[in-house]
Amino acid sequence: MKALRLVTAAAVTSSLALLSLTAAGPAAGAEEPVPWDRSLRELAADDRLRVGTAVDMNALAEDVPYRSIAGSEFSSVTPENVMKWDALEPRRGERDYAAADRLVRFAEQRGQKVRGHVLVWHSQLPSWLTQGDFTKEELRSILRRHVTETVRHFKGRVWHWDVVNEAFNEDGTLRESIWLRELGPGYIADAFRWAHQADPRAKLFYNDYNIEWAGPKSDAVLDLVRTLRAEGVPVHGVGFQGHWGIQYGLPGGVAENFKRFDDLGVQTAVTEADVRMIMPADEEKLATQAEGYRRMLDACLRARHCVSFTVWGFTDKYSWVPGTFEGEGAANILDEDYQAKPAYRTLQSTLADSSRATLR
Ligand code: 9MR
Repeated sequence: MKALRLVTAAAVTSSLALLSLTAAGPAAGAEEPVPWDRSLRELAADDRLRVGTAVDMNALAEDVPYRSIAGSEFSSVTPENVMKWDALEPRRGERDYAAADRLVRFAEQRGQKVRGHVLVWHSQLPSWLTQGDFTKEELRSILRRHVTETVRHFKGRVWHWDVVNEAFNEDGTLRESIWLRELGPGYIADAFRWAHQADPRAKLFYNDYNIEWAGPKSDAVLDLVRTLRAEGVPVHGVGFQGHWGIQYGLPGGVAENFKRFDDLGVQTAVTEADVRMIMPADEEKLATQAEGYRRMLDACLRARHCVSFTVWGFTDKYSWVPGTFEGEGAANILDEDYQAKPAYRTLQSTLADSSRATLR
């Protein structure tokens, strides 16, 4: 146990002073003092782990508490949407980096790292691309140009890139996408090579969901990464998105699965953690949710090369979940009024209790 300062609610002046301090986390009543006054960022620094959040740029511009918490509670940020292709190049040849540049500056001013998201994906592509009548050769050069220009623009300022995102189906076969259909499976290795050429110091990640536990999909990703590395392709990390729903039951074997990747020598990261539920939320569901977040963080802390733990937004106020899964929500660690949920308290106490060295 690390040395912690026992604080009273009245003495708390943390970045989350906005949050209710009456919310009892799972650690309430535990013997050890809980560091309610320390940010996730600060608690994780002791373990050389970056704690990040996805950032919604509209909220960052308009919502003062959102901006303040995004800046103080986290040590890394991921643009939720503004580095996607449809945002960067809505019309062919007209690239617009304004919103993405704003986030990079925000991060630099606060000593935060940036996880670049995302270079090659089947979704959020501009319509000029999906509806254009391009030959295979043209598409390959369009993709190459996109990867190269994007990475070059942010050269030296993006820590990790999600180079290829969600390329697999649940059964471990490659997803049918414009890229697989037109370019064949070699598009994956190509994308990593192009990105590496454009910024040799950025760490390049393969990123996907439902690969947090062992199964056909994570087996396929493991196999892909092993093969690519054996061929000398510059793949440096695997991102486990971590979009969970408590109604499916929480997955087991997450730490063991992270270890399989760790053993390959690549970095790992939790990149998009959120744990949704069927609404309305209640105490029991929130406790299960907290355990879900804990499991992902614990798996990361136990893995030697897990370098960051990112939540996909920190407040229920701006979550993507209700718009996508009808009747579901409450997926984040703070509620819509920025009050801490048990999940937030659990992340705090997990970080405070753990020393990576003793976990392994
Ligand atoms: O949270 C993002 C949401 O605002 C967008 O509308 C959506 C579009 O597909 O993408 C969401 O983020 C996704 C991420 O980029 C990749 N992994 C799954 C995330 C949730 O859908």
